[in-house]
Amino acid sequence: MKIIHSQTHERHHAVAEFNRGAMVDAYESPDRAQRVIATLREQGLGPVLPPQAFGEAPLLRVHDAAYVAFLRGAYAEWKAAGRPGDALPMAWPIRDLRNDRIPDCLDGRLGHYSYDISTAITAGTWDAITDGVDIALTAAREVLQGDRAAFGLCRPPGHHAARDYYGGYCYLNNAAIVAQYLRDQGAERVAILDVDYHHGNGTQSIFYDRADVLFASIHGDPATEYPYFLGHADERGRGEGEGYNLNLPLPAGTEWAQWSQALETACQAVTDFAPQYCVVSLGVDTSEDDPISRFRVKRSQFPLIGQRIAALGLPTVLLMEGGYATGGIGENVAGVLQGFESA
Ligand code: Q9C
Ligand code: ZN
Repeated sequence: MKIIHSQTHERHHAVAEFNRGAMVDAYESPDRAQRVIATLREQGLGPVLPPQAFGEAPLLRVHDAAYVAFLRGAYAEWKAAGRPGDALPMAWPIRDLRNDRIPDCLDGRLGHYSYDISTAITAGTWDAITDGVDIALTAAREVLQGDRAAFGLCRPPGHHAARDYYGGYCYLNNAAIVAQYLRDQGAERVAILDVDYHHGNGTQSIFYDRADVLFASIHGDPATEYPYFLGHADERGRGEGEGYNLNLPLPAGTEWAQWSQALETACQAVTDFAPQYCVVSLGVDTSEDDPISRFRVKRSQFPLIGQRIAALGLPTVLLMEGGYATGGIGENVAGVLQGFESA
């Protein structure tokens, strides 16, 4: 299958992130994508192709224009204010604090448009995230033009980003932008299958009221796992969207036997939905080696994920999300893609 990749992601490089009371090296690093592309090349997957430029229209179909303008300018504003390092928020409008008035000052807007402190805006963030959207859309275009599947090696990831807020290392929601693009190109129904360890709260939020995009996610139970505040099984969609959101939270320590049962449930929901396309939020932070996650999927089991997704029999756009065990990230992604192709 075609792999869409460019080096532009390297411009997004957070110096550090706050974790359990200390600043540590950022888990979401350029090394992740470098290792993935190196392994995919070693294993003869591909061809590897560069992204085409789609402009801003497709991303504005999903994201708020003022939010996008904020992301574009935030780092320059941060530097103009004389701040050191990367741009980080300090305060957020929880519960009865106001969301309806966007503050004038940069610190207020950083808090208005984000929900955690682990997601730095760096000098090259804008270049990397817009290139990532082009990567995702180029993969989608290949599939629209008849390819069985394509892989977009997006970095940073996207599934925690909602219409007008960022977090969880995500700024623009590549999977949501692709699903909307496929709809705009004529698909009636699109399914998004999210197998990242973390709940895809941004994707859920974007499509929560809609019956034309099914969101199905297998993830660590938010009672104990990031993003903590969304991703429970009782979130089933709202209004017309009721019944088109499926959350399958699993406890820390979950191994293949239980995880693969959830995959079966999610895949059955996708099949019942009868979509024209499937978009996969492909996180490999389900790995037993992942430093910030607590499932126990083994390297030998990643091909089985690809095989099961291929068995849906749908034109499929696979997009890179999380995965922080840099030692095995390339093998785990390659395993999914090899499994898909062998099916
Ligand atoms: N400071 C994805 O896998 N932070 N995002 C955890 C570490 C957020 C993961 C605490 C983890 C987000 C796309
Ligand atoms: Zn994740």
